[in-house]
Amino acid sequence: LVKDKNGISQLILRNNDASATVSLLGAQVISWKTKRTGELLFLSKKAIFNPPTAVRGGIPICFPEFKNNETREDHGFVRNRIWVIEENPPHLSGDFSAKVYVDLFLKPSKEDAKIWPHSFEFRLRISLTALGILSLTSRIRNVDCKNFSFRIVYHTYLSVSDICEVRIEGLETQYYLDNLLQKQRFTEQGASLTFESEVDRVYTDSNNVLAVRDHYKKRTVIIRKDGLPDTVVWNPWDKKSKFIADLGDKEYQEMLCVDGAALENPITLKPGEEWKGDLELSILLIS
Ligand code: TA6
Repeated sequence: LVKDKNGISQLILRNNDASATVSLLGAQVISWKTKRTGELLFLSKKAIFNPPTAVRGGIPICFPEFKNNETREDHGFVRNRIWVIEENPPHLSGDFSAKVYVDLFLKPSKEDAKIWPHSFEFRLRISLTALGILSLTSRIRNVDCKNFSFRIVYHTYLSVSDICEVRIEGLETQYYLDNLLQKQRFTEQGASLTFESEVDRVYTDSNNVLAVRDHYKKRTVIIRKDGLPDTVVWNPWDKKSKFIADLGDKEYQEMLCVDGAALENPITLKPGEEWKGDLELSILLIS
């Protein structure tokens, strides 16, 4: 455990191949490095580590809401809260591979209930395998006496060499809602998705495996998602960036958000029920 300059604890998961840094602010992974690649996540040089501001970069968990483009609070409050380390987490079935991991836990306070009037327990396991694969498994339990519905987005800021040089494979022929065009519905046409202007889209019911290829850095990030039907793709480009206080004017060139999400159709949990969703990021080097 180390402390950031505001005294908020950060944990470092490390093995022979890789390391990941997790802030207890938002249970947010803010760094993921492998020995072969260096840093794989984008973190803004202007990021603010001071709750209730959410940290710009890494992998913020947006829950229970993810409304489009209004205020930052519309992306849920759990990324603004200090989580605790769960010392005796319940056993996760089927989880036998060698890995280092940490279990984090959040329960809403009375103040949180004024924002979202439902009682839940949120457990997040963040793990790093021997090959440097990063995985984030969320388990959300309804501990209320009535049903509730939520949305969740793993808002994943990848670090890229140059946004104009990367492409996403796995979205071709998929449907998307374009947030820049009043959520109109389109079908992705190209063989892969490339970038030359602002993008803000939700690919609904999209493939569970995507590849983000960065040929300058000679690497591909493979994104695998489970329980997260949708994919958000976002880059604010130059004009929008100027309105984002904690993002440098040119930093959009080095970032790309590709988010596993349950967004289009909210998840409903009955009292006592639990939902599980999993995001896994791994690396392929291009020779
Ligand atoms: O669709 C992605 C998006 O909702 C954009 O509209 C944009 O506002 C972005 O996320 C950034 O969100 P944040 O709350 O982290 O500033």
